[in-house]
Amino acid sequence: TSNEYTLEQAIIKGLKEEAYKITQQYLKDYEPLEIVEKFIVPALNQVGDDYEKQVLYLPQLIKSAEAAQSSFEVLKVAMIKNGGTHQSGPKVILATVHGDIHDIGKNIVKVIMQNYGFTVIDLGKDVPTEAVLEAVKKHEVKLVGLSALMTTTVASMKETIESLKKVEPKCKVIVGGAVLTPELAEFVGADFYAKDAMETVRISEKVFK
Ligand code: B1M
Repeated sequence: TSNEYTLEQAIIKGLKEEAYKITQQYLKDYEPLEIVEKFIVPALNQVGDDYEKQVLYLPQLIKSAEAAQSSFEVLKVAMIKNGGTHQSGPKVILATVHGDIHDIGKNIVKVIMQNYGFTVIDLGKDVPTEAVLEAVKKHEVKLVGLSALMTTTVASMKETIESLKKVEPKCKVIVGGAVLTPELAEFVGADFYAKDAMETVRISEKVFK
């Protein structure tokens, strides 16, 4: 390409406009979801590692997150053009659990789910347990997807699922987010673990079969 940077580099360096432009070019060669998995996720993992090692600091982490989000804006538009967001299928609630403000992953899952026809009720990030329970009741939802990115918020996830299962034992729960593993998913009382957006779709399709 004519760009000075790759998408990964642009995200790592926190270059919002470059990330936007490069993503538009990458769409000529890659599917939107491929760009997410091949470039955005690895770049953010790199940034996360560097942050942990204190090679870079919070302001840079924020800039990288913004660059990733601007890249995803381009992909979102492309996905809507390709497949459309029909939103006539089964209702699914999505939320990042309380105490956790990471929502890039959840937002990706949302768009893919919409692309596959699900009606997504997005409760946002840092969502209190009560809000999840209320939404499940109000919209009569049979499937809830919860996201957590931090070891500390895995506890919030467990608490949310325990409360939900008390009032709505039949409501199924899928969990995801970089910190989770199949073992942790079982520990928090989830019915399913999804490692990425497509797996969330596959599991959801089975739930509503
Ligand atoms: Co923060 N952060 N962050 N952060 N951040 C992590 C999570 C961290 C691992 C970085 C590190 O130290 N290595 C670390 C947590 C450590 C831990 O607990 N183990 C961390 C920290 C410490 C923090 C703060 C506390 C920093 C501070 O303030 N001192 C703070 C958190 C405040 C809070 O939440 N209360 C913070 C803040 C931020 C930013 C705001 C700068 C930004 C978030 C912006 C935003 O989301 N709007 C940010 C970012 C970007 C990250 C990293 C670098 C990247 C996360 C990300 O978006 N990944 C992250 C490091 C890392 O993950 N390696 C890190 C890309 C995304 C597409 O992946 O979310 O895993 P992911 O989603 C995937 C799958 O997991 C799955 O599908 C997606 C697509 O494949 N999936 C689901 C996700 N959710 C799902 C739900 C489902 C199904 C599948 O349900 C159905």
